Amino acid sequence: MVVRNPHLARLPGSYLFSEIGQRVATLRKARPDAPLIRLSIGDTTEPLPPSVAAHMGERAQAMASQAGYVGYGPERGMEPLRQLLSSAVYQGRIAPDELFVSDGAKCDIGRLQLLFDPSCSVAVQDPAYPAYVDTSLVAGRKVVYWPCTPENGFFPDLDTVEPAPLIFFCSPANPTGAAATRDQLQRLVEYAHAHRSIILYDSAYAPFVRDSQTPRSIFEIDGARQVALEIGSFSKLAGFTGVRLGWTAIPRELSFADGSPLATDWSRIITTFFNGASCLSQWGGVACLQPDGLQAIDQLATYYLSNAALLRAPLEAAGLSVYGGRQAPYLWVHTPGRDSWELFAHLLHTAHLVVVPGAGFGPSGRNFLRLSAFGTRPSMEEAAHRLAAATI
Ligand code: PGU
Repeated sequence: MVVRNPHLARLPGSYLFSEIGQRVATLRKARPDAPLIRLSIGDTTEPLPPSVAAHMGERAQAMASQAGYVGYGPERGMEPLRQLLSSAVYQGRIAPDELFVSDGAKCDIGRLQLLFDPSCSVAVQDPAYPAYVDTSLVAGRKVVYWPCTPENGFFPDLDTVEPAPLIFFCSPANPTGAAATRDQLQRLVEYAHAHRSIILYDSAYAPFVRDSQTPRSIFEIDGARQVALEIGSFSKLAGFTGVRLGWTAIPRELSFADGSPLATDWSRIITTFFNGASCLSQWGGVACLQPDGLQAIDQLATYYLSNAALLRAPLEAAGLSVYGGRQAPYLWVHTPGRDSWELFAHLLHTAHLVVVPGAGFGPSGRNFLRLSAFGTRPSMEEAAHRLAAATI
């Protein structure tokens, strides 16, 4: 007799973006010609920088020769990539041997659940990226919501929130687009020290930070190395959503309550559950972190932020409060008194725009919509026209 993992029953019927995909598919069936524009899943659209594609192509060609062929790679990822992450992304704050290369942030978010006892509850920003909640539920954890609203500047009120041993924290945040300030992150780190919590910091949107005062990594904060790990991704950094590449940084000071280092168990987990990211993706990552690659990927972030400005204008002209979009590729639109799934359906059927209902990110999102600025410029211009004509 095979018994289902009972925690699976705690999950919502479908993953948020699958649910949206199903609703869009239903419309497509009824109206195959509907000119849909997706402002929904945060998926990159712009081509890879040529230097990155060329480097991956050369390595792929070399695999066809005896001299260039490679098999399984080093367990923690290629040395040149870890060296570059250490220098270009962390300015030496994280050493190459504290980095573990992965096939993407979401995969690591799932695997990280294996490190901690199920009795450890987890706190999430409310609203939050649904993978934090769903993977925690499958791991059997209690999830505690820390409201992040316009009233508190989308930063949790640490004096009143229910403490939890684990804290998922994303900045710039999905879906609110809020980028936490140095002072806010310093308070979070102090909170983690005081409560002996561990922060699972997601920096997937760090490439969109434009203000030199806004931290791009939790490790820019004093005291973070004892209480935080960081999950990073090339998806939004370089348009690698399809190529797949990410990493997790675990400082050697970070330990469990019994004093044993997290990094030792993480190494054990990834060597057991994972055989490394594709070598071709890793060579692509190396090319991204060269000076010309870094310049090209920064231009990609600027491009998407210009899209965000295009989408913002008609919404503000309609009198709506629009958050995010300045240091993140998402707009978080306040629609007081309106149910977000109803508005989703309204925009889908009347304007053929696919947005994400805020309720899908947590209870505090129910009167919001998330609009993604990942898209080609012409499609974003057309979306802005339709938003100007829509009644929201
Ligand atoms: N972390 C955050 C905060 C994200 O928003 C996303 C993608 C990821 C990690 C995934 O990174 P990978 O390195 O590509 O695994 N969020 C998108 C895509 C939806 C999804 O389910 O991943 C979004 O639209 O929210």
